[in-house]
Amino acid sequence: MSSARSNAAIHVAEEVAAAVAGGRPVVALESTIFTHGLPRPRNLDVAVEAEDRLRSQGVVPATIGVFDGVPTVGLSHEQISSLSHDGGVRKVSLRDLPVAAALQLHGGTTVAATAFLAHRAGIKVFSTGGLGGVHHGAATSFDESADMTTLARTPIVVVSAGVKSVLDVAATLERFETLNIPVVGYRTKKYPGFYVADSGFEIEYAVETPEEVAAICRARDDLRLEAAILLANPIAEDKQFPPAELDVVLSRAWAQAEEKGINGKDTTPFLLDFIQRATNGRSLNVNVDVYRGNVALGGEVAMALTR
Ligand code: PSU
Ligand code: MN
Repeated sequence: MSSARSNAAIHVAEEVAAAVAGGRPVVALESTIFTHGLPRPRNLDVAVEAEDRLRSQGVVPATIGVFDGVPTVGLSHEQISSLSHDGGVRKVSLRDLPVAAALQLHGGTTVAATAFLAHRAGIKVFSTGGLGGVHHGAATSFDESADMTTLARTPIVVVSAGVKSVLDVAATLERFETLNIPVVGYRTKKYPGFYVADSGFEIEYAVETPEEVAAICRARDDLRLEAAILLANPIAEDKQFPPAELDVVLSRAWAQAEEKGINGKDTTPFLLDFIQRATNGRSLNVNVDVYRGNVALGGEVAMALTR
C-alpha cells in the first residue's frame, strides 16, 4: 500500500511527506526529462521553473529521481542541479531501480519509474512531457516502452501532451485500450501529438475542467481499478511546431537511427537530440512550452483533488 513516509527503499522529502499526509496538493515530476530529454544548460532551468510554477499555484512539487542509488521523491535543488550536470547519469526505468540501488548509481527516472515511485509515496498526479509507447517497427523490434505496462497498474493521473512524436501513435493508442488505460483529452477529442496539437488520431472522451478529471480519478479508485488515467493536454495551435515540417524532420530522424543502428533505451534520447539539432532548437522551445502547460494543468488537477 502507498505510504507517504520514507522507508528503507525509498526516500520521501519531508515537505512532500507532510503535504501528502495533510491532504494538500502535490504533483510529481520526472527526471529523465532533464537528464536525457533536454540539452544542458537549459535542462536545469526547465526543471527549476517547473517546481517554481507549481509552488506559485500553491502546489508542492516532487521531482523524482535516483540519487546515489536512492529512489528519491522530492529531490533537493542541489540534487536536481547535480543530476542535470552529470553526463554519467543513467536513464532508469522501473526494472533498473534495484540495479541502480545496489550499485549506487545516479538516475533520471522515466515515466514508468516516476509513476511507480510517486504512487508509492501517495502522490495522485504526475505531469510530464510525452509518454513512451510503441515504436515504429515494433512488430519486429519488440520496442514498446515499459511506460505502458507500468501505467496499466499504477493508479495515478498522468498529464502529458500525448506520446512522443517519434512513436507509432496508432499502435500506442491500441495498446492503451488493450491495457485498460483510460485516455481523456483536455478540452479536445483530438489526441495531441506532443510538438503539435493534433496527432491525427481521435480519442473518445474530452473533459472540460480539472474537477472532471478529479471525479474520474475518484471513480477509478472507488472501482478499485489500478490503471493510470492519461490526461492528454495539447499545446496551443499558435505555439505548436509547424506540422508539415515536423513530418519531414521525423522521417530524417528515423532514417538516421536506423542507419546508425540505434536501439533500446538509447532510441528516444537519440531521436530527440536529432530533432532538436535539425530544427536549430525550435523544437526545443516547443518541447519546453508543452511541458509548462502540462505542469500547470497537473497543478490544477492536484488542487481539484483536494476539494
Ligand atoms: N518524452 C520526451 N522526452 C523524454 C521522454 C519522453 O519528450 O525524455 C522519456 C520519458 O522519461 C519516457 C521515456 O518515460 O522517454 C521513454 O523511453 P523508452 O521509450 O525507452 O521507454
Ligand atoms: Mn524502448
